This record gives sequence, C-alpha cells and structure tokens, in this order.
Amino acid sequence: NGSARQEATPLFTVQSPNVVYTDNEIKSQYAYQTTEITRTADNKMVATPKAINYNFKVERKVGKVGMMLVGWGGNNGSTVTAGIIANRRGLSWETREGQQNANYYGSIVMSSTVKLGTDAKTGEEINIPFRDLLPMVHPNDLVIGGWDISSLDLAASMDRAQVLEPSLKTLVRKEMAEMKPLPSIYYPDFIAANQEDRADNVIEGTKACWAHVEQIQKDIRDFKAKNDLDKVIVMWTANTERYADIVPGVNDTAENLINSIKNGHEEVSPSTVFAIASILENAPFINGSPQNTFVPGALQFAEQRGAFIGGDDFKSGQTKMKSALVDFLINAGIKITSIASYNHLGNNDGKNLSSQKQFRSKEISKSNVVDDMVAANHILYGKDEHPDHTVVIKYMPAVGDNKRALDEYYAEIFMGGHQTISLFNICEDSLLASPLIIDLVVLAEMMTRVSWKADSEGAEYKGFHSVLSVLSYMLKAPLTPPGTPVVNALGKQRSALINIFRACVGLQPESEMTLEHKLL
Ligand code: NAI
Ligand code: DG6
Repeated sequence: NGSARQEATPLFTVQSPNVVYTDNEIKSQYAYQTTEITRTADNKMVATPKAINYNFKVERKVGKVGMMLVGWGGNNGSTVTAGIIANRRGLSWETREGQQNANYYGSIVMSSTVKLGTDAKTGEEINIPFRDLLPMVHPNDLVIGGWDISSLDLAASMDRAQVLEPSLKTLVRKEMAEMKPLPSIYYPDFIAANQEDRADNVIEGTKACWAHVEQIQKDIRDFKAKNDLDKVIVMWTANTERYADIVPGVNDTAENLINSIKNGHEEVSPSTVFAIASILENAPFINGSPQNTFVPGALQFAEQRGAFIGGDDFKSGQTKMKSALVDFLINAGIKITSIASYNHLGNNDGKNLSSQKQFRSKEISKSNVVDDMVAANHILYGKDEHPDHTVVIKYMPAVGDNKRALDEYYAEIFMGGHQTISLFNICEDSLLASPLIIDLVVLAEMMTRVSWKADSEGAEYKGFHSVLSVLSYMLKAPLTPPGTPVVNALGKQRSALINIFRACVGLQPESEMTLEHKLL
C-alpha cells in the first residue's frame, strides 16, 4: 500500500530549524522570494528583492479516497479504470510485441522524478519519484465509481472504446463487468444530437432542477458511505458540451445561478449541475472537458464555500507538445508566425465534436494555449501581435481512438529566413488522457491536505484558493483565481507544481544554478 508506506516512512526528511514533523503533520516556515519592479519618474525600472514569510502545514494521513467520474463509461473512463485495476493487481499480458506489464507511464506523479538535491559526498544529483515529495494517495488505492448516460457496464464500455489489448481485457473483464455507472442527467441541447442513441441511463428531466443537484449529492454521499471513504474527488470526463451563454441575472452570480437551477433555466448545463452538487458536498470537482462549466456564478459559489475546483480540458497530446515547443522556440528568440493544427480521430469524442457547437468549445480551448508565451516576448511580438493559429478537428471513424494530430509550425529566423517544423503525433487518445485523470485526482486530493498562514500575529491556517491553478500542467485552458494570470507554458507549470510542493517541506525552488559545479 503506497500511501500508507509514505505516511509511515517518507523517502526523505528535511533537516532544518524551519521544518517540524509530527505524527500527523509536516509544518514548515518558508521565505517566498520574489522580485518587485517599480518605475522611477523617468520610467526606469527598479528591481527589489522581496521575501514574504509563509507557514505551510501538510496533513500526513492520506485516508481512503474515491474517484467519481462523470462519463465513466466513455473511452477515458473505461480505460483509466482498467488501467488502475491492472496496476493494482500487478497484471502482465501478452501482446504481439511480447509480455506487457501494467505501468503508470504518462503520469507526472507516478512516472516522473524530481531533483531533490545534491549528494553531500559525491556531488551527484539526487532524483526522487515525484510521488515521494509529499504523502500522496497511491492510484492503486483509489476506489472508482461514477455516472454515465449510457447503461453499459464497464466491461462492455471497454469493448466499445476499442483501446485496450484483448489479452488485457480478458484479465480485467470480470471485475469491470460488476461496475455499473449510476444514471446521469442528460440535457440533450448541450451535447451533439448524435449522442442521443447511447442515452439510456438517465435521470428524469431534460433541464436543470434542484432535484438533480440533490440526486448527485446523494450519489456522492452514498458512494462515500458504502466504501467507507474519507474523501471523494469528482471529475467531468463526459462529452464536451456547448458553451453556456453567460446571461446577467441567470448565471453571473452564485445566487442567480442557484435560483436559475431551482427555476429550471435552460442555460444551465449538466456539468455545472455536477459542479454545484460537488461543491455542496465539499468534493473537489475537476472539469476535463473544454466547456465553460465554471460560469461566473459557479466559480463564485465555490469561493463562497471554500470548495476546490479545477479545469478545463485535459492537456494530453497535441497541446502538450505545443505548450512545450512554442515556449522553447520563443525563448530561443525564434518568432513563430503561424501554427496550423489538424486532427482526425474516430472515437465517440470525435463524433461528438463533429457537431459545430461542441467543436467550438474545443476550438476555444485549443487556440489560446500560446498567448502567455507570445505576450512575454515584446522583442519578437508587437502589442496585440499574435501568430496565426488554426485548429481543425475531423471525425474519421476508421481510426478509432488512434488520433492523428498534424501540426505545422512556421517561424521567422535570423535575417528574414524561415523555419518550418512539422509534427505528426499518433497515439491512443485515451491512453494519454488516463494518466492525466490520475494525476488530477491525486494532486487535487493532496491540495485538500495543505494549508498555509501568513507570518503574522493571530493568523490562522487556511486552504489554497478554491480555484486550483496548481493543476494547470494537466489542463489545456487552466482555470485560475479571478484576476490572476493564466500560465500555459508547460515548463513553468511543472516548476510551479514542484516548487509549491517543495515549499510545503521547507525547501527552496530548484534553481538549476549548480554553482557547486561552477565555482570550483
Ligand atoms: P467519450 O465520448 O468516449 O466518453 C464520454 C462519456 O460521457 C460517454 O460514455 C457518454 O455517454 C458520457 N456522457 C455524456 N453526457 C453525460 C452526462 N451528462 N452525464 C454522464 N455521462 C455523460 O469521450 P472520451 O474520449 O472519454 O473523452 C471525454 C471528454 O474528455 C471529452 O469531452 C473530451 O473532449 C475530453 N478530452 C479527452 C482527451 C483525450 O485525450 N482523450 C483530452 C482532452 C479532453
Ligand atoms: C481532437 O482534437 C479531439 C480532442 O478531444 C483531443 O483529442 C483532446 O482534446 C486532446 O487534445 P490535445 O491537444 O491535448 O492532444
């Protein structure tokens, strides 16, 4: 049991007067170093180092954690479930390339390492698994449940998805067949009309109402009680919905949104109803799809109740590459002038996205992902100047879940020259998304056990802001606390995550200066 192991014997402890370990907690005092820029009367910049002292507290007891997926019977839902079962049971299966063992490749938590420091004797870099930075739930220990508008059990869903090898499916079939999604809410106007034929597991009513909120709350409570859970994380991995119109008086404030649900307003989406129910149950809610689930009223409601939310849209393949490559090119002083991104795919996600309104949600989410990198370089780009950026998605049933993503990056280089980079990315979409679902759940749960307080008389510990922007690495259109910047650059997102976790154990960010190897 990984999490119990972590609670009992962490891989490392921090030896510092600023860090205290008790059986239940890790407490640290941390000086957050920033640089404040001011301007003189003649507009010269002055940079002043600043240090703000914070206290962090981490609860060491992970407890028993449940993951409830909305859209459990979809490609992502069935694939992540089979993947966790296979890992939990340590399964191996025959493929045409030989024996394959279960693994968590693609999960930053489970399969990436972070530099802890430098060996005192040898000067070697010491890297540890990311999951050992703080006591985190092990994905093998997650109890899985959820909802789907389709009644197929998880074994049949896995067959429908056409993602996993037959030999693996045989090994997990019995367990998966016993898993049945709870009936869900279905408002046909929000997803493509071509999804109607799978909607045979629905709660009565085709528009929002308070009874729907209460039913979802009850489902969460029942799941928690039945499985003796300490916590439940709810994740939307159901179909992409169309955007909800933001209408003053309807969904612009928490109060208006709640009233609109009670009055059955047609502009409230199923995903927003799930978000509200989860917030009421204090279950962190994460949106893995691109639509605007978190209308202003939903966001305000989460803030008012101090509940955690995160989103939007898993950043799995094409966009993950984009947010790494564009950051690298622009930081190399190369001016990207156009990005053309084509995809075709043949799974049910592609079918749903063949409808214009649902495609539009995805187009928005996929299109804004380089804005921060462009805005940061005023040498290459003038004010309001952006590279051309187009996103095309086509439904091609024959390729199934094996999405094809073709990208052409066109850039201006030294003295008017041009560089063209073409990428062709092929893989099972759900095998990229499943580890992200795991990371989002593990990290969201982790954040429920971290609190902080200012270094002032009478200050009390409290949680991070309701909007968990620390999850940005896994998300295409990261939700951030109102008025705060969005960071899409993959490297920055990873650094933020790792360095916040380091701060929780009183360690400074890894600066990569390695002066110990340079000042000899
Ligand atoms: P899918 O279409 O296979 O699965 C979605 C499931 O949601 C279906 O089983 C459907 O019956 C169910 N569903 C629809 N409305 C529902 C509702 N109101 N309540 C409960 N269940 C409902 O799609 P897939 O491939 O699993 O993707 C899921 C979502 O994740 C999509 O929005 C997709 O755009 C998004 N996504 C997927 C990525 C990937 O790499 N696979 C990456 C980024 C986002
Ligand atoms: C095709 O773009 C369908 C989408 O659902 C994507 O497969 C999904 O959003 C993943 O996109 P990306 O850009 O992260 O690979």
